Amino acid sequence: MITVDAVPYPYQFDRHHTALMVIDMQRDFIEAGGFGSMLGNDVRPLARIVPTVAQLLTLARAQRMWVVHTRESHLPDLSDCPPAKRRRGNPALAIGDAGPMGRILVRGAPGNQILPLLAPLDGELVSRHGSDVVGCAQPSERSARRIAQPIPSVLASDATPRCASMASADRQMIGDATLVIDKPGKGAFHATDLHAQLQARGITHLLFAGVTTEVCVQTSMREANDRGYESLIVEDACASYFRAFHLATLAMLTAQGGIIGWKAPLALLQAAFK
Ligand code: TIU
Repeated sequence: MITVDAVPYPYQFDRHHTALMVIDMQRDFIEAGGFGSMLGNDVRPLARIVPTVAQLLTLARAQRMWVVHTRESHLPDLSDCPPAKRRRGNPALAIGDAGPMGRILVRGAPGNQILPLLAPLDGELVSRHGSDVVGCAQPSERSARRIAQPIPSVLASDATPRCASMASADRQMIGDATLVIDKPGKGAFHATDLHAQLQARGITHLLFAGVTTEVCVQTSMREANDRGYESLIVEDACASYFRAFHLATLAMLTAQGGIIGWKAPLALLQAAFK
């Protein structure tokens, strides 16, 4: 059992029953010239957390924890995008429109891809959407074993695997597997089979990172709370375009005795494993 010196009180978890949730670290929200910046946002606060999220991923892989990446994305025909969602934001640049990195928040568009630095490593990804097997050319022994197990319809990436190359030494560090969940909502549980995927793996605890703190991270953590997961938000591995919203979210999630969950910086999580 690992104990993190978290707020509002120590957070305990078993790494075998814990998954790291990396929410929407996709190019369109974070890179200059993407959708986020076209909406008038300063993307620098989001870009600043990338090294921290990378360290968190390294920790999760070293500890053999499950990693779930999400992307806010829609089908090309936008049949999973309610008109009310599409109408909001900037009418001149709506979901599905052609943006600077392809169609905005549409699966497969360049801007919809996870930042290369954070993308699943070669061999981590066990399956594509549905039950097709393996997005990457050379699955590690560990993920090959995972593939052989009867996991129901593992969600994963788009048709184009985005596997970074990696040294064979890193291969030993890889956790069991990584899932990539394409989610049409703000919350990772809405209209996805994330809950079933986590249940199938016996996951009871979730560590949250990603963007933006007050929108997709917070919504997902609240959804997780309602489904019975014990969640901790890694506060310096999340960011918002608005610093005040980031801070307010961290405060409100953990107020009232941890009404939604816990918070801790990466350093305290790392210290808990020593
Ligand atoms: N991922 C996520 O938070 N989607 C958003 O649209 N966030 C904003 O803050 N706009």
